[in-house]
Amino acid sequence: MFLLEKLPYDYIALEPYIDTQTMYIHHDKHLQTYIDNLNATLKSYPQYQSWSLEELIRKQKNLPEEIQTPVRNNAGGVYNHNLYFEGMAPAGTTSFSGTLADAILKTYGSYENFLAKLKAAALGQFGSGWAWLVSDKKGRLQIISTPNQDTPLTMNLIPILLVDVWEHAYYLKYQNLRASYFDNWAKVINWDIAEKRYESNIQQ
Ligand code: MN3
Repeated sequence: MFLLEKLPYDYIALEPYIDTQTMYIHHDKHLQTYIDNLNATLKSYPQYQSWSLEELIRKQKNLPEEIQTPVRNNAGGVYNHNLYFEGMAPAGTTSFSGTLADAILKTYGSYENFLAKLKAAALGQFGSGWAWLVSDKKGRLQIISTPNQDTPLTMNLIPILLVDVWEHAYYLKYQNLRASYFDNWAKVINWDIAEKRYESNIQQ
């Protein structure tokens, strides 16, 4: 049985960049729905209820065919949102420095160029989905986007940073302006968490 994880900060904590009402509805309603749907999907399949989100996503092809799609959508939805919420922090509380920052500068030349590339992926994702900074096991960085609730795990890539570009992530405050949402999201990136994800998954 999967449960809703508490936000690591208050609903109001990311203002004015991500507004309180969006945070509340996104976390307590949208994410809760993915959790409820995932639990409902696994209800008649007790043998898979002990699997972690990562296992359900990585090994979805081993599941009975009739639950593969709902698991892909809902385990993906829970996993992605957990990473997304954990991946933000009140503006100015974390800093762009360390091993990951060095790798970003080495790969993309500058912070501005990195952000422009990630933004292009976020704006280029047609319809709903996510833009990601990912790494392989050797620490090589890549920017990708995925549709719906697909994750980089199935591509053997490690999620470092992700931005939700489903309209529910920004419509209340930014309406159709996905670019403005992206620029504001970038102000509340939790660089400490991103660094931790990068360092702990790379085989030196
Ligand atoms: Mn979302």
